[in-house]
Amino acid sequence: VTFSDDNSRVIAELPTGERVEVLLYGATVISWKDAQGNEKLWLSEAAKLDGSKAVRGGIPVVFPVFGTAPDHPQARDLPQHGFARTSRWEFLGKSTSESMDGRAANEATVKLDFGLSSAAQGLDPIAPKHWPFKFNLIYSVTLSQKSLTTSIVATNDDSAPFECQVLMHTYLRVKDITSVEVHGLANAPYIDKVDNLAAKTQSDPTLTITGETDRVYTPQGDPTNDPVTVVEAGKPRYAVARDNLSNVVVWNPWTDKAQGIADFAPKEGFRNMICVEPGAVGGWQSVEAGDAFEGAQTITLLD
Ligand code: TA6
Repeated sequence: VTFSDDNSRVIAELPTGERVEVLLYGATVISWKDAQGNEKLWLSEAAKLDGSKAVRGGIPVVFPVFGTAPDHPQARDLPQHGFARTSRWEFLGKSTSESMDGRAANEATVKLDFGLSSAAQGLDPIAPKHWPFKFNLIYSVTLSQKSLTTSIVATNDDSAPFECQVLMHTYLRVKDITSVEVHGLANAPYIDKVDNLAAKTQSDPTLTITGETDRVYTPQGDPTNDPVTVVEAGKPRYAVARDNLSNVVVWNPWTDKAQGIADFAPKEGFRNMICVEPGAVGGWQSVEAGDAFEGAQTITLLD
């Protein structure tokens, strides 16, 4: 595990060459490469990486609100997607596990832990102003040869319950969005944010992206054993499994929206990305004083 010269990022590599890079700002994973150096996440060429705004790409951490919640008493004054992605997190440390069960010795994993609390130096000032609860977040990024897991533990250190939403806003890299299919959403109810939040059902077992797509799904299968998979030109690319995250948001801005997002570059880049975002965003997670909400995603490389 190494740090960048300006201490803004943490980089971890496995003996076999896989690599993950995490910006302390937002604890945002900004790069995930396989052993051959192929980048698996999409990062805008205009993404701000200097802490001046949320990163456009990689895996932004969304907490304590997904989108905006003007009608929610505790979250109504928060900016879109909350403050976790615009706070400077602390690097808490790393742990590695060599596989000791007889597999090749170099089948290691490396886990990076990041922390953000209501008392943190790097906390976005909008937090105490608009969400004045005592909390502690631990965000872990675990790299193995064929997968990346990100998990969050949100602890309520206050004396009264708070309500939160959690989402991992993953920008997966694809070669050509027009040959992408998303599987694993058959019969799933979803809210269509491109059609006045209409409640619909995914009748076709395969979702293809042919225009701006912004849907909050509640998949019906087993979140771990029946993952959402991204297939490209008939070849499975990614499997996204969830732990305690009941929703998956699928987003692609397409031409006009990409045009309208200042830090989305190149503008044709929507052809090379699809956001598959595990989260608990269908409702609100009430966390009792002293309790915690935990959720995780595991993205497995299938090619
Ligand atoms: O996850 C989909 C979404 O909620 C879209 O509605 C779009 O707003 C996207 O997130 C990006 O949001 P951002 O605040 O990062 O520009």
